[in-house]
Amino acid sequence: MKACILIPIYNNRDTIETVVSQVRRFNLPVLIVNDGSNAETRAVLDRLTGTEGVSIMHLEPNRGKGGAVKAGMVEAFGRGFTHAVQIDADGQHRADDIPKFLAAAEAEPEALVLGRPIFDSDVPKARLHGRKLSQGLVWLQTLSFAIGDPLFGFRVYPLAASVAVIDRYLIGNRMDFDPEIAVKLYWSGCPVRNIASPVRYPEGGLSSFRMVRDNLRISLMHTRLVIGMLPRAPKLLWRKQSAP
Ligand SMILES: Nc1nc2c(ncn2[C@@H]2O[C@H](COP(=O)(O)OP(=O)(O)OP(=O)(O)O)[C@@H](O)[C@H]2O)c(=O)[nH]1
Ligand SMILES: [Mg+2]
Repeated sequence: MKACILIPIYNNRDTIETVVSQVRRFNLPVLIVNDGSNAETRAVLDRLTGTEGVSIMHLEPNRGKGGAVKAGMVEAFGRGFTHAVQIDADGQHRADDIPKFLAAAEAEPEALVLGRPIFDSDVPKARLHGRKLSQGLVWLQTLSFAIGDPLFGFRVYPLAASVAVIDRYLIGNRMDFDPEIAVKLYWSGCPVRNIASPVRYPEGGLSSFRMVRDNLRISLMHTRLVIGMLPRAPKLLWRKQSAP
């Protein structure tokens, strides 16, 4: 297994340096995908350029989180990596859990290793409810409980399978990306493992999640996935029945 860390970034200038220093402790190459960030963030990234083990790709204009992760996965796969640990640039994920994620990927290299968030009391309540809905829909779309949390961005992607899924399917470029790629990887036969990890919602934290726009996009994506599940239902039920 040859893993790298993949960090998509859009304007998280205050947190990226800390995140990079936290993930660098694990001695894995780090690929940052700058998704058309503003000049202030670009200046911080320019300071990081040349840091040992860190490379930075710049996308212009902004594509959205999914677009940035897809570009990073294709790049990492092209550079010979087999796995990418995706972690956010806003410091919400616990980098110290990276070894747990890697151990799960190592034990089952073909699996998608998903983080399952342990929320603190600081989580916005509206987000929690929306999450439960997404979770139920993903269980319906996969006819299984395999995917613990479809929205959490802290995960390990098996790159060969992920790049194949990106090539084969149209997958959303924005916040619809995380659930959609998880479901489509599952549909393509990829096993899924879930690892619990705390998530923080620091006060004044920068989130570009837009309640109306992103929820609408996510609703449309879920509708497509429920329709996509229908012809796959026999195969999905068979898989569930024959699972060990
Ligand atoms: N929102 C957003 N994030 C992007 C984009 N491109 C890359 N990202 C990165 O994707 C990661 C997730 O973005 P967040 O806005 O924190 O999304 P989230 O964590 O799902 O939402 P919150 O739970 O509200 O923090 C961060 O590392 C962003 O910097 C983009 O176009 N929009
Ligand atoms: Mg975030």
